[in-house]
Amino acid sequence: MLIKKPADILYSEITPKHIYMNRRNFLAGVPAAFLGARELLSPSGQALAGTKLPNVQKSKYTVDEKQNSYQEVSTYNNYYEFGTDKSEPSGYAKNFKTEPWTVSVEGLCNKPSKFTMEEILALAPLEERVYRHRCVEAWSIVVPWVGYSLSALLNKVEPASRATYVAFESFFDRRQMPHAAGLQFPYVEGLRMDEAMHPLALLCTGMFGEALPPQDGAPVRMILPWKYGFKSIKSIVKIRLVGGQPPTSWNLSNAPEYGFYSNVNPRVDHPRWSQASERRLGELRKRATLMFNGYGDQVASLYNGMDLKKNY
Ligand SMILES: Nc1nc2c(c(=O)[nH]1)N[C@H]1C(S)=C(S)[C@@H](COP(=O)(O)O)O[C@H]1N2
Ligand SMILES: [Mo]
Repeated sequence: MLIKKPADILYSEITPKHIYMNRRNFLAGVPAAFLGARELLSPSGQALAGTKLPNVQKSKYTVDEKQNSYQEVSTYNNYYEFGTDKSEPSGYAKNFKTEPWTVSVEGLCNKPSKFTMEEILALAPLEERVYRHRCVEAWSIVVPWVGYSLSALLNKVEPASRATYVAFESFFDRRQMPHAAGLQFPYVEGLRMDEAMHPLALLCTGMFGEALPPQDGAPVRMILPWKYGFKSIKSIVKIRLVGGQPPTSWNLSNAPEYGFYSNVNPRVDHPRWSQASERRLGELRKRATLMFNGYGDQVASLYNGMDLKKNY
């Protein structure tokens, strides 16, 4: 059998439609009780979600903790473009069209480029990274994400030295997202350049070894494990290198409650609730929340000399 190198693999090829269709036909005859949660969730007409990503290597950036199930991670979501209730995105995002897809990387750099999803997937070796992920609403999950450090993509466009921040923008189309509510769209986020270049900052294309399902931010999103979940912007279409702090969706919507940095910090409470503890999905007991979500050894130096009460 011919083993293809990543550059030869087309994104559209990852799930040849006939195989996908055969799987569905096969599944049609199987009683639901015998199917795994993942199979039950396979959305109709979504050829990409739920298909295996090629050549995924284990990463050293991994926590040794019990992982949440695919079912948990894909049915309890914040994705306001597909509804504000956590149970809504898994249903409302079912037919989200993620192909073709391009990510434009532009702004203060020598080589601004539009990358197709094929190019994004082939740009660097895909790694599996098990990360702790904590929402500002005090729930948390542990997920085996797939992707590589955002720095690999940013380096391709050769950032100018004037580029001090990175601005991200999500896809938005009201026709595909009629249930979008609660925020101004498109969803936007931002990082300081040194945060964006930190190896833990993951450009994420999959989870559990497979392409992301729509509700988790297909086809490509950020995962920033030391920050509250809302920094981890989904379904990215634009990344812009800029010379000043960019606007961010939750800060635009409610600045006193949501700052730019949004580092996980058990010592700085949300104005309406404590951040000292959290509940892992699937557990009843509360756990103590760790400074920088437990990633302090790696990221604390990014914030040396900063007042983290002011820069929340
Ligand atoms: N475009 C977009 N990205 C988003 C959101 C959103 O509503 N829209 N929600 C954020 C929030 S609040 C969280 S906690 C995480 C949730 O990611 P998950 O559903 O994969 O757990 O996505 C973040 N990224
Ligand atoms: Mo969140």
